[in-house]
Amino acid sequence: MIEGGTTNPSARELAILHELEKKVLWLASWTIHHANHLRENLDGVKVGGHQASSASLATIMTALYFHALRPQDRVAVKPHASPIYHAIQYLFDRQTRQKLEDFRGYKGAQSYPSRSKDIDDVDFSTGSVGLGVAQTLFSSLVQDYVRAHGWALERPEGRMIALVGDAELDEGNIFEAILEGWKQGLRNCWWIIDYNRQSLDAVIREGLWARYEALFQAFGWDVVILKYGSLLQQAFREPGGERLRQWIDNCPNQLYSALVFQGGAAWRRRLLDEIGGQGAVTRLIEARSDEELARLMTNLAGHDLPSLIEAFAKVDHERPICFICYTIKGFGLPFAGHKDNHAGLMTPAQAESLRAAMNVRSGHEWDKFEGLSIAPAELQEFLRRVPFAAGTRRHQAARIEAPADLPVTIQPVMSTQTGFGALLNELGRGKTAIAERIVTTSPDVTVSTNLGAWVNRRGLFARKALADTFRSERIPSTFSWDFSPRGQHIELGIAEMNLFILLSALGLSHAINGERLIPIGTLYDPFIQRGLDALNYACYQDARFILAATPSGITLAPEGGAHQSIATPLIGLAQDGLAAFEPAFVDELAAILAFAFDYIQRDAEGEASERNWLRDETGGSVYLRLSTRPIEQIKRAMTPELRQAIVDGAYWQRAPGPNCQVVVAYTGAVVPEAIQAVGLMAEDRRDVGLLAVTSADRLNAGWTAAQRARERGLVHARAHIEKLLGDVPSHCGIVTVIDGHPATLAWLGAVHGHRVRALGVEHFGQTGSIPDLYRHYGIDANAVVAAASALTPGRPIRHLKALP
Ligand SMILES: Cc1ncc(C[n+]2csc(CCOP(=O)(O)OP(=O)(O)O)c2C)c(N)n1
Ligand SMILES: [Mg+2]
Repeated sequence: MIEGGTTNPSARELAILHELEKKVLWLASWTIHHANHLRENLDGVKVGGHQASSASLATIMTALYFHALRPQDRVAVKPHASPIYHAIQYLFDRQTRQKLEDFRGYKGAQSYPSRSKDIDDVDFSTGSVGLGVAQTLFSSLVQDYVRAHGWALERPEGRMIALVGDAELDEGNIFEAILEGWKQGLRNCWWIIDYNRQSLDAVIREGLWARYEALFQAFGWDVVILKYGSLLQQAFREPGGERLRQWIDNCPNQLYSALVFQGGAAWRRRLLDEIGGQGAVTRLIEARSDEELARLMTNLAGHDLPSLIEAFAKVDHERPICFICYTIKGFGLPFAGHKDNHAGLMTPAQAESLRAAMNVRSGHEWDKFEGLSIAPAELQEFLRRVPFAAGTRRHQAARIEAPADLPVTIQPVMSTQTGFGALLNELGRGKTAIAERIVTTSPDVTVSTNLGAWVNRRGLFARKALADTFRSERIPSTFSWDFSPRGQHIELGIAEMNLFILLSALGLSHAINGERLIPIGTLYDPFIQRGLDALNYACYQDARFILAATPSGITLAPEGGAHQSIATPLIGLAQDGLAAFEPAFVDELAAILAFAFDYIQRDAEGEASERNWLRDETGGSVYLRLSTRPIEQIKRAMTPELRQAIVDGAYWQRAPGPNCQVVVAYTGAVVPEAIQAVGLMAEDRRDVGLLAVTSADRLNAGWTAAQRARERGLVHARAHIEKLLGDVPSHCGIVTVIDGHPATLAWLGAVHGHRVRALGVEHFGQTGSIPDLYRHYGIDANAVVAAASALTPGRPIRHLKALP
């Protein structure tokens, strides 16, 4: 096993690390400078936010990547430290000069490290502050889950490490994660706080470190405060040193930052002014030149390699650790410490003086070892032996075979939510490969989203077994709540951000742990919005999972107005990396779930299929919008054609005749209203068609892709929806209806130019029974008939007035 970080480096190795630290800062600074001043910059927009932010982490990242990390460790890098990250990978030959030159440009290295878009082995995508931090915590729990199930035991355990901005800690999702981590017995997780006491806008509050310390300790974390570098520690041992330490400890953040910016002479003036009366301190100060004094006063531990290396090497336990590292934003750069430096960029003149200080010749800016005092061969050899750079870091895992058909007993009347519970219950019975790999999770809505039967069969996960006392006391209860290391359900507290970040971590297990999991998360549909950014990031890093959201829409009537969801179908339509489905019937759900088990495991490159114009081989995650409304089920055989059409997004429940005047296109739980309306119209409108839309998202995506294909010359490209609507006469009107925002289906008219009236829900919060609410919002049969009547020529539809 390769060990990193546990041994202290030799003096020579330390000298090399110092050189690499300089090189990393230079390359990162040059990358940003190049993007701003040298590359042809067509949009004229400057790259802000990186230079100063990156610099504050240069030393910490040097200590980690070139010394302390091991290949099995995984790191979430603070978004604005991306140039430092790319520079380090460039030194490891995992990043190209071209991509650095194109930093933030088309297909260049990304502004914020991106797991899916960067080429240089990014572990976790960051950018939306707070999310990457929490992802490390959940990844650590997932690693424990995998090992507890007897998988990946041949591999060493990794540490999950986050490089955290101090202002990043304002994000609430971090605190939600800390609490959950405590409940779950978090281990092997390091959070390294870049305590530069600056945010984007300003200098942060005094004394925050003490709040962090108390907070992390309260949740069982070890807290290591790294404040003074080795130069300062030496100075404190000199006569007068203690006084200097007191002065620093009492110095407000703002003043410290200002003095850092002003430099040596300002430090001298201030120090002599405030504590110079005492002889020993004066001698300590006077013994140093301005430059030496500035170096001393900015020698915080976060910029002191020996202190950092020692602190990382000293860790001898697996409890979570928070390192609070004092740093200076912009350290080593001309605007170090200035409160406005977040978007600070070097001027060409400043870049020139940095170049001079770094001994970099013009034209040699990208040379790896340019200007360093150690021979390139020795540096190269050192890099070759860096523990972190050895070994495979991205794993692969074989696909788990997914059954084409999922058994389920369909009751005559059933909701999709009940169907979902029944499908999982059936899966839970068997010993299939897929059932072994399923891991379910829910933020305190396990029972109310119908996962109870599955959990009864497979148990809850915890590293330490815990029996259900109600059961051991023989008190009757529907649910057994036994925790064990073999359990397959991770119960979360009520925090939807945690749900999505956990799904993200579970959904990357194949790549991070080399062991594939089939994650299924459940929550109430409206609360997708509560965790939406985390969901977006989970998809962005290509994590794979199934989301079952239920109940949904106003159809959850008995739950009241506050839990209604309107926008979620549009989220399903728009979210990249997430295929959204809203089945009406349980046999549809069974077909979709079987597809989902396979789809979430696919990762092939490939062109769109000629059938549906979707790039299905690339796979993605799946969102199922389900409902609690009991619906009369159709008795029918599931043919391969029907199964395919359901997965592609739509099929004719009643095909339109040649003279069709009206088509009703529905999605989800409003199917009884759609069917009723078609029946009512039968006498007054000819050949009415009924289109079942199981996935507006996939229909829409296929349609867009087919149009693009035609524009590129593939004249025969036809999307699934284009084929379905191809024979519908042009005078025919389409009434669409969904318990969600009407825009979800309104685009159907644009496919072949049919007129459309799109019914749906646009307002929020009215309470009532399902009939009350459907009438109120205009998605009942009456509303469908009225819309059809207004949209299509012909005599008034008789039944219209007969309805309430
Ligand atoms: C969710 C989110 N909100 C806002 C931003 C914009 N933003 C980028 S960095 C930053 C603050 C940076 O402060 P800190 O985390 O202390 O890092 P530093 O710049 O000091 O290195 C903000 C507000 C963001 N990236 N993500
Ligand atoms: Mg900061």
